[in-house]
Amino acid sequence: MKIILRNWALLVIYLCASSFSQAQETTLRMVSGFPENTKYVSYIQEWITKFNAEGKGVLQINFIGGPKAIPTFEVGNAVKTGVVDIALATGAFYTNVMPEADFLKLTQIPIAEQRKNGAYDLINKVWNEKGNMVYLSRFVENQPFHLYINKKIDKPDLTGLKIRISPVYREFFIAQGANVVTIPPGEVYTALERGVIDGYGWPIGGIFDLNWNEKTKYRIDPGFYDAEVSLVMNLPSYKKLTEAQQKFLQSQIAALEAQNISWVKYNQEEINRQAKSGIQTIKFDAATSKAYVDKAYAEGWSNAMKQSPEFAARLKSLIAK
Ligand code: 173
Repeated sequence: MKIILRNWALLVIYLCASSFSQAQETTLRMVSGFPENTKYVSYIQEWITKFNAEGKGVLQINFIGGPKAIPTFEVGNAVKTGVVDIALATGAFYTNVMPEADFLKLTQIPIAEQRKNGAYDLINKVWNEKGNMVYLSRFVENQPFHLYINKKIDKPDLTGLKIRISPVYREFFIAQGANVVTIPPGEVYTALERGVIDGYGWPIGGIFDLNWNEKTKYRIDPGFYDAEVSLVMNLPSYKKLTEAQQKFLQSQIAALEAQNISWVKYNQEEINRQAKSGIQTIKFDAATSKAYVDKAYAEGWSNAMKQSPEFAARLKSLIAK
């Protein structure tokens, strides 16, 4: 009897010790909804390198890959169900999990301010409840979207044009008469090459990453909205972390967001690069430009109000100018 008891005691000690040692270091699995050879992914991979160096013995991130691992429009579900712990994504990629995800393109104040004025907490409440996820970090901002086309226009009229979209641009481009088709970033080049589309929506930066510049004649100015690219995390995975691990993760995120202003410089480099590569800009006059941007926000908010009236109204009061 004594021997059995002693064996039990040893077993209990062993189990406690092993779960303790597991809590020492956790590795989080991350995927990206953007293809691997895009700026957003290389930017985050640099961050992960530093994260893993500083997080030895505490917390590590294992970057699994891009849409070949999990298709672009499935990353939200993968996070929601815990198939992966973290996704690099934009809200437009997971409107199938919650339509609210796409509203964050409408923010007109920085994430630093959103964290202070309650917007970040409001976003997290909805992301927790509807998405089973934590809205960890917005690491791209200050980056407007544009329309890129291959047929010349002289006013915001897209009648007869077939335009590649993600949910970001849907209402706005349809309002201008476009025929729209949803295509994940990884398949846009082929669509351009085959002449299936006359143009596409994308931020000011990044069109060289996937060689779209080869198939792009014009960029429409001005831009509109603010590209939202972020890290979202499975809620149970986050809750499972120890206090020390959460603290480490949050400190790394603070450092990441502190660099957000760097996108302004990148945008200018991309504008210059586009001009050098022969992409012409179509500029509307001041009054038309203002009406164009106003229309973008009006369409965006009106769609948001239809999809999720209560959240849209509260969010608008916090993040619109
Ligand atoms: O696919 C897209 O055009 C899109 O939704 C997006 C969002 C943020 C950054 C880049 C692209």
